[in-house]
Amino acid sequence: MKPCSIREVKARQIYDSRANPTIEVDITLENGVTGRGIVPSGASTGIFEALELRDGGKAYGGKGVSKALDNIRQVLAPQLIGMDVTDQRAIDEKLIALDGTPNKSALGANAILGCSMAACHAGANYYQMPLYRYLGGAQADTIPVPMVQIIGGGAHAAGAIDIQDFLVIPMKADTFAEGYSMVVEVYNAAKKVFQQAGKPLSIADEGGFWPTGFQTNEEGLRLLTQAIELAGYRPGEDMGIALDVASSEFYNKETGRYDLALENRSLEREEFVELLCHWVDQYPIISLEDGASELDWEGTRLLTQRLGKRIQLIGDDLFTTNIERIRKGVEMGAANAVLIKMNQIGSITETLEAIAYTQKHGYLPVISARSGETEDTTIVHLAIATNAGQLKVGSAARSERTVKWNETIRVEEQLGTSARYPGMKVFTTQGLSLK
Ligand code: 2PG
Ligand code: MG
Repeated sequence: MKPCSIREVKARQIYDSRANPTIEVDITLENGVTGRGIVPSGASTGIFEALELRDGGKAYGGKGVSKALDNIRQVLAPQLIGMDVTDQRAIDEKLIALDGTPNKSALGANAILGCSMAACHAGANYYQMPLYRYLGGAQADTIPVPMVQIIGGGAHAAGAIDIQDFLVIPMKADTFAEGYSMVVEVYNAAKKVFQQAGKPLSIADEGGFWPTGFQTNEEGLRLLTQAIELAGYRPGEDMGIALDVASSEFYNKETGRYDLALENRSLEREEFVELLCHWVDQYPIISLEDGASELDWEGTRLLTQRLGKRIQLIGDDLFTTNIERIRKGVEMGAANAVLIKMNQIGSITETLEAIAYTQKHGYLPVISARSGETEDTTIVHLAIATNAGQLKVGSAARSERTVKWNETIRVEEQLGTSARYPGMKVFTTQGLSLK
């Protein structure tokens, strides 16, 4: 046995930020070094995601993870023991082969990802390296631009409004620390704007404000613009807006229409695209995610024709971090950016491959958390390791979010003068006008 061989794999049930069970895996090496991975979980999940194995039944609203834990203990762990932890690819290939299905439905993507993440951390710890350095080598130097939720709607706020995330992106900052501090000012200004508008200060799943009593979706854009101004920033100059429309959630696959429940209206594809284009003209929106449904490639293509040279168009549910789906987007000219979520595909190696594929084809990767999160910071390191340039983590409140933003601040400090913060260059070198 080598000192870097896996000696023990321990899996346990812990809980995520939505009070649902999730999986934590600890891997111990022959030399006593350990590594831990904790699996996140989405609410507005895409239908093409790898399968998150849940128990069903009464307990935890069906969200128990005992079957997935059993699969780790009985199937995966015995096969991992003795493997060289520093060969991440071999470990992930083994995990994938043991499952044997295209979407990890036999053993569960949550079971597989927990092991994959734990191995990755153990490998970095074995070399006594920060994870970003272990994964990215000497070239890892790019601190991501933050995309931060201020208002949370859709599936993260029990459908209080149709649009899921109203976010901001700092546009005039030389460092992450500076950009993030601007975001924090906007978050606190939004609190005042909500209070002035007589709205209760409830918090949605990712820490953004819960949109109580909104009459229209556009009201979110108005309040957010006000918050940017109240914080002393110029909308579209200092601070941009990003939307995650998450439209798969309200796309009616029978009629092919977009049903805006809040506004009591149903729009055809072309009308909905028109509405989004109108918002982009009226508000300082520089990034738009899932403007069309995961089933509506044509809608995304149409949006890309209209807006693809101006702003970032991200596919999340559309691509599900899956190279086959990203390839289709590239071939069709649908979207120009890919949301990257480890648990959509289910292993570190496949996530790295999806990022590399995205970059190679001139699309922008945006590394993202899930709405159900934990104290795990892997995605921060993943973003820096791959020089992805952008990170989306939810809001500026709640520790499962701040643990990631604060980690980014620390790494930026650690990298010192070798840290590279791209700011708006992340978009402009891509040819986007942001106007
Ligand atoms: C998204 C994510 C994060 P969820 O849609 O981008 O906001 O949500 O994890 O619920 O899919
Ligand atoms: Mg999304």
